[in-house]
Amino acid sequence: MIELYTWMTDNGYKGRQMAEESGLPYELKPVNLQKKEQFSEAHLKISPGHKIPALIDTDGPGGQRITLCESGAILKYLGEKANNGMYPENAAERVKVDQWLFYGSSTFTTLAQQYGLFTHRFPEDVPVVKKHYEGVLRDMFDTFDRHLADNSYLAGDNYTVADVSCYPDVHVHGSQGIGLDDWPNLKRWHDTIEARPAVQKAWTPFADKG
Ligand SMILES: N[C@@H](CCC(=O)N[C@@H](CS)C(=O)NCC(=O)O)C(=O)O
Repeated sequence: MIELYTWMTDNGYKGRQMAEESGLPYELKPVNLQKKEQFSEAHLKISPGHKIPALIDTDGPGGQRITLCESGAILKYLGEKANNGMYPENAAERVKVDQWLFYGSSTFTTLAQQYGLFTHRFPEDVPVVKKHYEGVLRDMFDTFDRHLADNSYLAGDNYTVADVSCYPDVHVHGSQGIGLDDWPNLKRWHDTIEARPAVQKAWTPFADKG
């Protein structure tokens, strides 16, 4: 059985979205970040850096129990385990999936979070920093839009873990502030993914919002 430890954040929704898309049975374990539950001894055992998402699979490779954190690694793990094409077996097909999966984890979400922090949550108004991160976010949305002019999904014709890695911050920031009107290809990609039943289910907020 898979236990997914997560919360209602961009990285948290990556894990939930992929768990739903995998079709694998799993148990959802909310980790309330407002209540600092990520610092509990039990959670630090599966996520040494006190982050969500994280998972336990009691039936991991070779039937062994495994623990795992880092959303990119979780998406890849669930994609491989589900074997539903979202993390393709073919090495040539994996090249572009990996490229956009890493872009999502290491570049896009990391910088989009800074935009969110300084634009929506920082207690001080620092216009120069806000302007900087809006420029960074716009540049990344431009990058997606150019690429999606010629591709249905980030890795080409098929919906993959790469899309799951990038969708949450496009959804969060495209639904507020700068919107998606300036990026028609990105909007088409976003709306197609948003309509998926697994995505609708994964984005259901927890009853206890902290
Ligand atoms: N690179 C990590 C980042 C995970 C991350 O930053 N998680 C945040 C929520 S979006 C978190 O758990 N923050 C709680 C903390 O740092 O104490 C990933 O992709 O999983």
